[in-house]
Amino acid sequence: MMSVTIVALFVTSFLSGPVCGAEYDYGAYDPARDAFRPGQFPDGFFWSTATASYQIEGGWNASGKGESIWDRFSHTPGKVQRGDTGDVACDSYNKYQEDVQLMKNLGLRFYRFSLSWTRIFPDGTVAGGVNQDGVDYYNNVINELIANGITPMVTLYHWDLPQALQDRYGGWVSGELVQHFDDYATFAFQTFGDRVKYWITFNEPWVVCTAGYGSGGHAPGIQDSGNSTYLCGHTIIKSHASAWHSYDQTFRSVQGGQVSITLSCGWTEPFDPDLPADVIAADRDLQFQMGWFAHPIYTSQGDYPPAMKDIILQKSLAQGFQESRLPQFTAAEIASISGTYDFFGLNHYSSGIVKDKVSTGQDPNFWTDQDLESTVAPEWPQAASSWLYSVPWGIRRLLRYIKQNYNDPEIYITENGWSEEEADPPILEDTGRLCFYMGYINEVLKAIDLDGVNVRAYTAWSLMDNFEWAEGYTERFGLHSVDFTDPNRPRTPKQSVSFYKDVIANNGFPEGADVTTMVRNMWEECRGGPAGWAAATRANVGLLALSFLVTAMYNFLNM
Ligand code: GBH
Repeated sequence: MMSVTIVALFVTSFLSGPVCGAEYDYGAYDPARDAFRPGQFPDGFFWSTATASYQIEGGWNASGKGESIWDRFSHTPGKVQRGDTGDVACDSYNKYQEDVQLMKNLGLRFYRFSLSWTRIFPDGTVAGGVNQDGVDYYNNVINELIANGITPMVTLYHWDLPQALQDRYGGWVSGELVQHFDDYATFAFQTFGDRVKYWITFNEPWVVCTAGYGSGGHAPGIQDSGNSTYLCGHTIIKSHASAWHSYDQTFRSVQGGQVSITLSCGWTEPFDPDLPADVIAADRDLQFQMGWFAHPIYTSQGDYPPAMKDIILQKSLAQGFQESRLPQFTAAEIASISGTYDFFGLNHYSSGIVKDKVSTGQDPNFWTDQDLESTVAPEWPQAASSWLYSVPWGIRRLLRYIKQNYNDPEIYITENGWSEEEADPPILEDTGRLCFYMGYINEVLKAIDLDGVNVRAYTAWSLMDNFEWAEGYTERFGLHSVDFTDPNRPRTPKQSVSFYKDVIANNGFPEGADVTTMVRNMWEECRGGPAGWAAATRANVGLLALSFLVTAMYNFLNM
């Protein structure tokens, strides 16, 4: 059955290629686009790795910590694969000193981690009182980093909202959270800002709002895609701006740090680049992923992207609503949100191919609001995560897009990485990750050297295997493997540790360095070798169309 399908795919692709005409290059190896480029990063480039509190700390109720929405969610049967929880996770609550030694061994000068709001304010509010043990914990982590020559970059919100704020207000759908977040942020600036100079208010609001308040696949598990998703985005944008202004007014002159937000975005190509509707659809995809938050904050015009405002209004009216389901900012809000950044924090992993597809659905829904259908090229290597494909050139195109559309900001890549499946014994020869990193890091270098993009930092996700949200411990993103069956949670370096270490030590890929030779030797193998490239070059629109069909059938069967 399988082989029949494959033969059918190939026959159809050969036949339909000439008929449909246009060749697409999204899967093919294109030497002009994909060749290795030796060279070094600018002096002082920041090499980093990232983690997040709920994913690594454990100690979920230690020393006065309050319950977060992820504690509640993971303790609810059926929400996380196998019933995995972050109760212990990597036990970094106890093992942070060891973690810092892992970083030191890598030669890292930067580390991005997040604070658990409920470790500091157990019920999320200043009025509810501060938990000194939680403050002490973060003071210890920060001091340990600095003592080892590592600069901390702190995320205030990496998804673990105080459960009390969820219960009291319904979470991010409520504007009441703006002040509570500002209070928490202000406390953090005040308490840690003498030593912490790089702050990120929110990690990936897109994920918070689409998964937490849309699909319900993440905490707090609300399923209300067409309304709550947008309300959530609205509150988060205002909360970010409010915290940025607090820093700007009260702390910047004394502490001299920087505050921004981290947005997630995959790169998107049009299915048929000769079809204007597809080209517009591909851009619309980027507007819904990134522009939703980037346009209000990073453009001088401010407000939500016009493409998003227009289409959601039109859909809302057609569905019988009196006004757009996308909330409106006042003129004063637009003005005070615009420009609330010091750099552009970017999490990037994967790419997609998008086709215009008008939807007339009557149910309000974030996905059908976008009028598009999305797929991938069949040749793209896939990670253990269902959404993650290796498309190194996608990061270069996205970086250039950010430069062109958002005022040429300093870009800090705050996450980029690859997952393999959990295995026994664990996968320590992580060739897939190695190939991913060498490809993506090299494309970042091209973005800097050839496109003049102002990239200042590159951050690998993650320092070590950790709690991968609704996937529990079944997907592994770490440079280090962690044994979650052992109470001591031992960490073991994977092969990519020595690779990343060499890249950092050489500040890239200078001619003559061992790491450069290694990359050259592996470059072909990482792309499936010359045989793989030839096959990829034969791919055409017909095959891509079939992949849409197969994806559609697959989705249908999985419903
Ligand atoms: C990051 O988010 C998180 O910040 C981090 O905590 C996490 O562990 C890490 O990545 C690995 O997952 O449904 O096809 O539209 C992940 C970024 C962006 C992944 C959006 C899923 C949606 C894919 N995510 N993406 S799709």
